[in-house]
Amino acid sequence: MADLKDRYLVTAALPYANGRLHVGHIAGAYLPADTFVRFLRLMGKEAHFICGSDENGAPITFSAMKNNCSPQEVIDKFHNIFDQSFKGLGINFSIYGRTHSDYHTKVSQDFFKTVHEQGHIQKHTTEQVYCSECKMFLPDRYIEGTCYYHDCGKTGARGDQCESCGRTVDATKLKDPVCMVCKMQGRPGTGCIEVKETAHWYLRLDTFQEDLRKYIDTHPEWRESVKRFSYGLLDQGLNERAITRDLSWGIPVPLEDGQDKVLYVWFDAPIGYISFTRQYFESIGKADEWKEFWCNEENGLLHFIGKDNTVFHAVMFPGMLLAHGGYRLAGNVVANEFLNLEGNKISTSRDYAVWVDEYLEHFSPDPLRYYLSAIAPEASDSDFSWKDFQQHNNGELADNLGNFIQRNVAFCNKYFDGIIPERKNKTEAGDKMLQEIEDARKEIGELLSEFKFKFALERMMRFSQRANQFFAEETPWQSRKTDMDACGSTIHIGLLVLEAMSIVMEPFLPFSSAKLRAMLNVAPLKGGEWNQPLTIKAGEKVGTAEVLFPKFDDDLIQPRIDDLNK
Ligand code: B3M
Ligand code: ZN
Repeated sequence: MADLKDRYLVTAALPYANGRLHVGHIAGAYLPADTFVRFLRLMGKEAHFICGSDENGAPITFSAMKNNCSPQEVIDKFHNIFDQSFKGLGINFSIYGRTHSDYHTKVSQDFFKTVHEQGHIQKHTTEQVYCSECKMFLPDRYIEGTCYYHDCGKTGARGDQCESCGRTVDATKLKDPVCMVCKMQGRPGTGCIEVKETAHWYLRLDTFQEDLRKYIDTHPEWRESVKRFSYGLLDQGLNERAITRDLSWGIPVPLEDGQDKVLYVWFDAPIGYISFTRQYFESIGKADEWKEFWCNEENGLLHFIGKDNTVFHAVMFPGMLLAHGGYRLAGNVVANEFLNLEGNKISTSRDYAVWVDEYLEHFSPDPLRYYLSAIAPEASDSDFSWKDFQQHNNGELADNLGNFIQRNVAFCNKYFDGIIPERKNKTEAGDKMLQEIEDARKEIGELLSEFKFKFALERMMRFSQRANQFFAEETPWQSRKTDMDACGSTIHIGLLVLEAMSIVMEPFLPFSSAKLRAMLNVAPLKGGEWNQPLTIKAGEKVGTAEVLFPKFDDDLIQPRIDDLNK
C-alpha cells in the first residue's frame, strides 16, 4: 500500500460558473476526489476536501450578455446548481466556496502584491484589439477574421488560433476582423475594431523553469500523462505569462496603474484552493491550521483535475507558489482523461451531455457513481453509454452485489428469525471465505491508495462474486433441511462478508453502504473502520432486507437516449 500520511488536504478543480455539471466533470475530477477522501477517512486519516465555484473571467460576462442578465445572476444560478448537484451525488466538501467574494479577492490581491514585491511580475505594453462599440479590449476568442497565412486565407479564424490551418495567430493581424461581442448583441461587429496599446502584468514563469523541472523529477509516481505533459511544456521552455486582463468582471489589479484591469481568471482561481482552505479553518475556529497543509510538506496536499487543466496545476500554479515563496507544492496532481458520450464529445454549448441535475430527477446517485468509477478515464478517454450504464447496474450492481446482500439478510430473517447464527462448523471453505475478506480489504485499500479507482472497484466486485460462489457451493437452502449448524455457519460468514463489504464499498457507493449497515444493524461508519475487526456477532438481530439496486428497464433508459438525440 502506498504510504499514506496522517493528514491531507484534497482539492478538486473549481467548476466554471457558466454551465451546469455533467457526467464528464464528475468522472474527470470530482468523483475520484470524493472516493479518495472517503477512503482516507475510513483509514483513520484526517482529510479536508476543498472546492468552490470559479466565477471570474470574460465568459461569465458574455454569458450575462447572451442571457440579458447580470454576471452576478449568472454565477448565483450556477453556484447553486453546482452545490445541489454535488450534494445530490454525495460529493461532500469540507467547504464549497466562491471566487467572486470579498474574502477570495483579498487573498488573491495579497498574493499578487507579494509576488510583485518579489520582483517576479513584469509590466509590458502591447498592442491589442479594441472594439469602439463595446468599449472594451476583446479576448482572443471574441475576435474573428480571415487568416493571414498566405497558404490559408480562410475566414473564421479566431483571435488566438485559425481553426482551418491550426496555427496560432496574432489577433491584431487578422484580416477583416469582426467583433463577436457586437454580433452577440445584434450589431454588425465590423468597422468598430482598432488596435490600441494596453499595459499588462506578466508572471516571470521562466524564472522557475529549473525549479519546476526538479519538482516534476521528484514525482516519478505521478500518472504518465501528467508527467509527459509537464515535461513537454518544460522542454519547450516556459515563457512569462500575462496574468491581468482588460475586464471589469474579476479581481481588480491591486496596483496604482491597474485601474480597469483584473487578474487573469487562471491566476486567481487556483488561489481559491488557498482562500477556501483559510475560510474553512477560520469557520471551525482554527484560523492558522491552513498552514499545516499549504506550508508543511509533512502533510498531504493533492489536486484532482481533468487533464485539460494540467498546465495550470502542474506548472502554472506551482510556479506562482514558488514566485510567492513560503508555500509547499502539491504531492500529486491526479488528472483523469476525458469522458465521451455515446461515442461523441460532450458539449456544454451544444447541450450534448448527461447533466447531473437531470440525472438525479430519474435515478439515485449510487448507480452513476458505480458506473463512472467502473469506466473511469484514468489512463485513456472512455465512453458513457446509457445501455452500458443499464448493463452495469442490472448485470453487476443488482445481479452480483445486490443479489448477495439480499440472499444473506433475507435468509437470516426467514430461517433464523433475524438472529445471527453461530459459526459452529469450521470448514475449509468457510476459512477460505474469511481469508478472502481480509485479502479483499487489503488489496482494495492498496489500489485506492495508488489512485487506481477502477481496479479497486473491480476487486470489490470480485470479492462479491466469490461471496456469491461461496453461498452457492454451501447450498444453505439444502443444509437448512439437514444440518442447521452448517446452514448457520454459512449465513454467519455471509453476514461478516456483508459488514466488510459495507466498509470497502463506502468510498464508491456511500448511500448504499449506509443502507446495508442499517440492514445489518451495525453502527454507521464514523471513520477508521477499514482495518478494524468486524463487529457482527452471533445472537444479535439483523434488520429487514431491502433491494438496494433495483434494475432499470428499457422504458426508463430509452427516454434518456431519445433526449440526447433531440
Ligand atoms: N474552472 C476548469 C475549467 O473551466 C477551471 C478549474 C479551475 S481550478 C483552479 O476548465
Ligand atoms: Zn464590439
